[in-house]
Amino acid sequence: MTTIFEAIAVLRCIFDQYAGKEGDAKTLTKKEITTLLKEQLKGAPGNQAEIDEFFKMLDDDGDGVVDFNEYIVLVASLAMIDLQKKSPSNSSSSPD
Ligand SMILES: [Ca+2]
Repeated sequence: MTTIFEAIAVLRCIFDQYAGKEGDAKTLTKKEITTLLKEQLKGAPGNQAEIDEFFKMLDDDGDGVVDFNEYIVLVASLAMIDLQKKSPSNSSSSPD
C-alpha cells in the first residue's frame, strides 16, 4: 500500500526530473511544462495559445515560471478531473 507521502515523493521526483532540463532546477519553464504534459499525459498538450493560457493559469505569482507549489495545483487539478471522469452522474442538475 502506497502512503500519501510516498505519492508526494513520486510527484517531487517527476517535478525535479522536468525542472532540471533547463534554467533553474527548482522551477518549470513553459518548455518544461509542455514536455511534462506531453510525456506524462500521453498526448499533445494542445496548440501554442492553449499552452500559453494554461501556463498563465498555473503561474499564480506571475514570475514566468512554475514552482513546486504551483505544480502541486496542477496535480490537484488533474486529480479532480480524473475524479469527475469516474463519476459522470455529477453532471445532472442538483436540487436547490
Ligand atoms: Ca510562478
